Amino acid sequence: MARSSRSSSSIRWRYLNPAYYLKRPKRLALLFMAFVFVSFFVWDRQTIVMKHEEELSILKEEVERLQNELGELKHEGGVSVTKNNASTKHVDVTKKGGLASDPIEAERREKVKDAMVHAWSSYEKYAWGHDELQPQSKNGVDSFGGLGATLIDSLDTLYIMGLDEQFQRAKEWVADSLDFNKNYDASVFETTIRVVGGLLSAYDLSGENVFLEKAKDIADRLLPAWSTPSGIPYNIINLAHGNAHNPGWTGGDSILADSGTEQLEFIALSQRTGDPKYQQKVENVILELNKTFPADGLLPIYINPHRGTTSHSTITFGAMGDSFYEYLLKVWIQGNKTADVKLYREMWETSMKGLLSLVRKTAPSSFTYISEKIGNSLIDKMDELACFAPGMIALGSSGYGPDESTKFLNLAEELAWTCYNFYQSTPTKLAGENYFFHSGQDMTVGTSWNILRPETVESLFYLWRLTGNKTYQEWGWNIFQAFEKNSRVEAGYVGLKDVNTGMKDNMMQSFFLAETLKYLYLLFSPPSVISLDEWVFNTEAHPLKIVPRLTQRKPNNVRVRARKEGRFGGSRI
Ligand code: DMJ
Repeated sequence: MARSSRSSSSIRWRYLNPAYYLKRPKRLALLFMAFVFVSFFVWDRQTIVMKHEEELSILKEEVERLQNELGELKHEGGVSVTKNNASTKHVDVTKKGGLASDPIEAERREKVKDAMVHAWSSYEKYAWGHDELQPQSKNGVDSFGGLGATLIDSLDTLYIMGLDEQFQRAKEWVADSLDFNKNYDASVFETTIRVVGGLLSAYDLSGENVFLEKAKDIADRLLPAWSTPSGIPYNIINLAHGNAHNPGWTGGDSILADSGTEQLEFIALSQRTGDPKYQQKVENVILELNKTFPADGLLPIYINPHRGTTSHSTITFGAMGDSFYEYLLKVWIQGNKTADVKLYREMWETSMKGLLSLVRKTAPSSFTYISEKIGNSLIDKMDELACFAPGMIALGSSGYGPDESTKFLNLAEELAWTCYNFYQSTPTKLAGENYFFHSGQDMTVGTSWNILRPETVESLFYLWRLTGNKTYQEWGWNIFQAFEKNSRVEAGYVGLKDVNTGMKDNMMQSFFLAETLKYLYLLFSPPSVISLDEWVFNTEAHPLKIVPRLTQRKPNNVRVRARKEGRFGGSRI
């Protein structure tokens, strides 16, 4: 047995002996072929693995690169616009700078956002697609011709607050259901500031073409209003037929604010479409008014659209005058403060001289206010509407030399204190519609309703941004709490019929969502969120991106340059 096992083991070992193969060349050849085959097999597997690993690492790098790019885009100065293909333009506002701020600011911002969610979801539930919600009776009303005013006015607020699902639903409604072909006599002013402004802002923020297309559609329907002998527009136009006229109660005249508050929107539309016709119409109004512009820059509220001259009527920074002055300044800002828009700044500065002549102080508390004027007589009255002026003055103050700049900023701060006291002086802590100033009594409420107006918080927002003084945040917070206490109801927010008794009305104005809540939200957000260096707010608080001005002589060059820079969201329409 031992012998036989020794011999079988030596038989096995003989295959390892080279002499064995030298004597058997066929087996040698077979062994060689087997070796080549196995080597090739192993080498091939390794190559495949290596190739996969290489591909994987390339893919990983690509993912990392894209992630970085996305991160950069999200955190690019103030708001960001993608640099590539224009059709993917989109502004990231909510994540910019992480929205990090002190915990009180963050908590207050969330409370304001909750208020927006409450207002919006009530509108969605009870008034979807209508102009405004009546929260007490829980139904919608079409106060602007059935253009979905609240929905359009809310688009940018939803976007800025990061309410993405709500924004998407609103966008779908705009795309599928918004129809401007209405046999309705619309206000050119209201339709411009809410609808054209709201759509353009939504376009600038989201880059979605549908908003620009709709803005162009409605602006084209409004344009015939400017076809008057002077170019001063009629203030009312039928959206389906294009017949324009003025309201009967003005005696045939056009209203100053209604005629001089379309410049930002129509200039922006020309910039974004490359079509100068919108810009031409509205700039012509300013050129016409400049022909007879008085030395104090103050224009009465009625203008004859045939002659282009003003009629004997009130001079005011409140109702029917207000936003004309606001737009003189803001077109200068929108135009990058260049020589092309110098006239606007000059006219605005002239008007500020006039404003100074209207400034008075109350007794005994020395509140500064802006009076009104008829002929040579000053009227000791100020609308809450005129409380936009502190913000405007603060915004324009930096364009002056150092002394004037300080003087105007101080004035803005004094006026803001007065406006804040319009709120603080009533039992509900909400301001009335206007105030009278009698010696010895400081301020007395005149018309005592409050319809959720934004002007005071708008000014607080500008003053906080421009001075960094947190007092303005405190004042804004107090006003917000008063709205929460008096105006919040089960289905939205209502105004008050009387700020003394707190009796509620039945209307949630669209500007509460467009302006009041947006300015409050921004008051508690970092200044980089909708930076004032990059955006200009229209009078309905719709931020429009500041882009190079469309030079009327060379629209094509500007268009090509703009497209190369990827500044506009979509293809030109
Ligand atoms: C808004 O529609 C605009 O701010 C307009 O310029 C004046 N009034 C309301 C809000 O009060």
